Amino acid sequence: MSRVVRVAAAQLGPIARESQRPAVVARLVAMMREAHADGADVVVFPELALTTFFPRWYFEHTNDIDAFFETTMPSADTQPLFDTAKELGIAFYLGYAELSDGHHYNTSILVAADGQIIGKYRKVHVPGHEDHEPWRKFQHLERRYFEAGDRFDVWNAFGGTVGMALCNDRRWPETYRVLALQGCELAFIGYNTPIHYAPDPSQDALAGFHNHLVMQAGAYQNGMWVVGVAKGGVEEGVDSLAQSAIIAPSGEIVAQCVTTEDEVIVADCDLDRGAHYTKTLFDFDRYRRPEAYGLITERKGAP
Ligand code: CDT
Repeated sequence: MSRVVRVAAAQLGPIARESQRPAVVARLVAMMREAHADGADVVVFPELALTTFFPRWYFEHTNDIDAFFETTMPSADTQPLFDTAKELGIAFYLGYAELSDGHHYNTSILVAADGQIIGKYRKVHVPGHEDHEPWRKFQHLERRYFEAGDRFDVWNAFGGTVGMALCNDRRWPETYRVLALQGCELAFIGYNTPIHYAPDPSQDALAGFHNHLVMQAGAYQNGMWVVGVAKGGVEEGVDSLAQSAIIAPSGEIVAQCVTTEDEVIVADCDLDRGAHYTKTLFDFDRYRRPEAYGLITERKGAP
């Protein structure tokens, strides 16, 4: 039986601070329709896809940021996404800010083609800083506004095994490996990556290289498809990386966005291609040496 999943990556251009949810959702719905017209089975949206990237601003009280969060999913504003998915028969991945019982998370969901949520993921690697750092041109206060999630899960979908991660997670090899150890064949990763990195601006020119480097390595070393989807372009004066990409288990990029705006790309992802790697060079059962890797979970860093 064929296990080819036609995946659409729906990159977003900037979302202005004053943009309201209905206008943003209308953009997402338009891209969902375009993805469906391209024959996609699933459309992948970015991290925090419903609002501007609000962690760039300092708010003293967490209540001040609650307007950027979703307290229910779906809500009246996001219902059109679920309705359109069901109407078209297309699944989707969506990143958003989740406020649940007073807890704030950077979250993604996987929604099946019948409009039912089949998986939820809360970002594990929360980057940036906790306190106002006025010396920066802009803030990256994710660590002030989000609690960290504590697990990577996989779900059965599209005849295969699907995992989710968010943005900074893609830089950490543990993300892909923990997903791969659960049989992940297709990983969806939304991102918002400001090109300027204040703690070390020498990395700015390498932002695009590092983005693809980590996702291509994660795909190859774990024999899985990786779909990285940006919210890019200049948003509220901050330039963010675009270059959304669909990456094969070989590590090769098979489709890539060429703009910094709303843009849909598609690729046929044959889930059986992962086995070329997971049954040969990266046959985990045969070649991995967990007994030699104890420090991975015993230590956070070098002493
Ligand atoms: N959203 C997100 O996780 N962005 C980070 C920016 C670098 S840390 C300030 C990233 O890893 O792309």
